[in-house]
Amino acid sequence: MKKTETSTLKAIRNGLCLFLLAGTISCGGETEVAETEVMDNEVITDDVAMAENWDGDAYYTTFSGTNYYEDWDLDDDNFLNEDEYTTSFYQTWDADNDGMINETEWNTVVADYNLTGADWAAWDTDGDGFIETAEFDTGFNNMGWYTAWDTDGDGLIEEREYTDGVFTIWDENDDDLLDDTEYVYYNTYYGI
Ligand SMILES: [Ca+2]
Ligand SMILES: [Ca+2]
Ligand SMILES: [Ca+2]
Ligand SMILES: [Ca+2]
Repeated sequence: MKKTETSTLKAIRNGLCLFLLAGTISCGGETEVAETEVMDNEVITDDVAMAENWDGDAYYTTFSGTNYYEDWDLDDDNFLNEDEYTTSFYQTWDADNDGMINETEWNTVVADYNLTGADWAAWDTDGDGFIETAEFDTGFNNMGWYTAWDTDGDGLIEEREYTDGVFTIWDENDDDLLDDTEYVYYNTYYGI
């Protein structure tokens, strides 16, 4: 009985110490352990941030290790034509994979891909609350990305042109690196 009470009190005290830790108030031995754990977490986070400080080459290498581009390249010619390219974004931005893009998914993409000036009503032209593929083709093509990303002007998007296009969008401070606040989008949209 006494042991049970002691354990309960200890559990409460440890819980209180963890709670007070947020205010950096010391609670003796337990606090020391907790602080070590917090520091370990910080070290791990820093390591990840450094490792993911990608330039365009590293971004391309990582992306090309996935199957996304090959899956989008339906005719297997190692390029994305405009249909394949447009569909790649429809699939990527349909976060719940239900075959349609709803307003929540679209608003997320507008923020994450910096689609400044994009207007939901101009994309969902029939006003049913979803962007169907035909509506998407029109809205997406109006942005002009396909031409802009085709840097060698051959009318097709090769894989490096694709990764450079995404990289440029996400490199918001234009330092040619994706830092830890910028690369997070990669894991959201193209992480394995
Ligand atoms: Ca193709
Ligand atoms: Ca959806
Ligand atoms: Ca619609
Ligand atoms: Ca090209």
